[in-house]
Amino acid sequence: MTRLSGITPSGHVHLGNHLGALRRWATEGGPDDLYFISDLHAMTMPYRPERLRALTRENLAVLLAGGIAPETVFVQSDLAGELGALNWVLECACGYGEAARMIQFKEKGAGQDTARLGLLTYPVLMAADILLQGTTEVPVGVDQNQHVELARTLARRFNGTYGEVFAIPRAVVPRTAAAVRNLSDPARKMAKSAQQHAGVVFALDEPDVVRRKFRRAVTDDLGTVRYAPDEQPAVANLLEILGACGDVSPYAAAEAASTYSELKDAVAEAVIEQLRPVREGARELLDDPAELDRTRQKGAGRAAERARPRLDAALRLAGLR
Ligand code: AQP
Repeated sequence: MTRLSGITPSGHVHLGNHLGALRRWATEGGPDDLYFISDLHAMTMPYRPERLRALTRENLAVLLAGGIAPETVFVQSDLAGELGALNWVLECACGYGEAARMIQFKEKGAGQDTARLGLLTYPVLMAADILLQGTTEVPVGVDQNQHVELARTLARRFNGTYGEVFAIPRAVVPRTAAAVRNLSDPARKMAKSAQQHAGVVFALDEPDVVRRKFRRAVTDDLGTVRYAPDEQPAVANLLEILGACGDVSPYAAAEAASTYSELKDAVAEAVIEQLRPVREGARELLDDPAELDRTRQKGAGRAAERARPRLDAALRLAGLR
């Protein structure tokens, strides 16, 4: 079994990414699993090149500091040659209508002449990410299911038309806690691309910044510390975070505090401790760019080596070479 998971460097890594994904990647990953920083996907929306470059390095450093085995991590654009080649082959096996039907494209770009063509075709690049590595399982949220379905369709179509090369991947729903919500607005999930940073705790935030963000977190006027997500969504979010940090249920976490102020202090300290090794490790890596580059090159080399025979076979069967 080979699993592939990615993070898009569209912003700074936040607590939601850490608790919902990265922490599990570090502990549950098998020897054949791969993790990547999907910087090519970040180009589908307006972006600044220098910021993208810096965020890619930062995302990589955070993944490594979080304990993911270095040899299993790569940056997507370091395989731009391999991915670009397979992407073209797959684009030529994909109908325009199939790409245009993707819900994310409809939501983010449809109807606008200025929407980037990459926004339309990025599910095909995602199929290339998946198929190039012989991936059998892709852990995704429901919003990405349709993209994995497209990867399955393209793999089957290619295998049936030109010859068997690709494993048929399947989407798996990761075993995960509820999404971490924005501290200023529990109706929204904590997101890298949030315009306001007050409700988003970043992995590299200093302890004082984390304390300030939790102190300003919204609660409600009920004044009772209990886990009731429907009636008290903001308090429930704090309890879920506290529970996740201590590997206990949010109900058990509610025992730790009797006032909102105590709860905020408890969750801030738990998050600071949870993120400490990540923050310190990532800062060290970012302070030693040469070492980070070496690690990055090794990861890319391994992923490219693993992909090469499959890519060669696909190109040959497609009538190239
Ligand atoms: N708030 C969250 N709670 C729990 N898990 C989360 N993830 C993201 N936000 C939360 C998980 O982090 C992994 C990598 O995320 P991604 O790069 O695919 O980005 P995303 O899911 O689109 O969400 P972001 O990080 O907030 O970015 P933007 O603002 O660009 O949408 C995934 O496994 C994701 O489930």
